[in-house]
Amino acid sequence: MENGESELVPRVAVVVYLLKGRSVLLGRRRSSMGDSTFALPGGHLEFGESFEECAVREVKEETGLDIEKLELLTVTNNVHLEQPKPCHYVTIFMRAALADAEAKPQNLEPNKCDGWDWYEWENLPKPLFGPLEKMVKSGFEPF
Ligand code: 8DG
Ligand code: MG
Ligand code: MG
Repeated sequence: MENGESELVPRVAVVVYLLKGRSVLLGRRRSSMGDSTFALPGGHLEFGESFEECAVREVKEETGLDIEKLELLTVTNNVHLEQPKPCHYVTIFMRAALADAEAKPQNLEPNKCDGWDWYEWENLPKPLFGPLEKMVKSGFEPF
C-alpha cells in the first residue's frame, strides 16, 4: 500500500500560488478529486522535505518551471469525510515568483492535468477546485 493512499491518516500537501503580476498559474485537474476543476500546482510533502523544497519540486515536476522568493502564506485543515474516498489534508500554501519571467509552463503530467495557464486574480476561471474556491470566497488574497 502506498503511504496514506487508503489509510485514514491526515496527509500534508504543499500548494503554490505562483504569481506573475496580478495573475496566478492554474491547471485543470484530471483526478478522482476535483476532476476538471482549476487548481494550483502542488502535491504531497515527502519524508524529510522542507515546505520550500516540496514547493520547488512539485512545481518543477508538474510544470517544468523554476521558482524563487518562496514565502509561507497560510495553512488550512480540510476534512472530507463525505467523499467516496474520505480524506484529510493539512495544506501548506506558499507564494512564489518565476525564476525566469519569460519561462513558459509545460504540461509534464498530462494524466493529472489538462495544461497550465496564467489567470488574472480578478477574472479566475470556473469551476475552481473546491478548496481553492473556498479560500477565494473567504476573501483570501495571495499578493
Ligand atoms: P503527488 O503525487 O505529486 O505528491 O501529489 P499530487 O497528485 O500532485 O497531489 P494534488 O492532488 O495535486 O495535491 C495534494 C492535495 O493538496 C490535494 O489533493 C488537496 C490539496 N489542495 C488544496 N488546494 C489545492 C490546489 O489548489 N491545488 C492542488 N494541487 N492541491 C490542493 O487544498
Ligand atoms: Mg499536484
Ligand atoms: Mg504532484
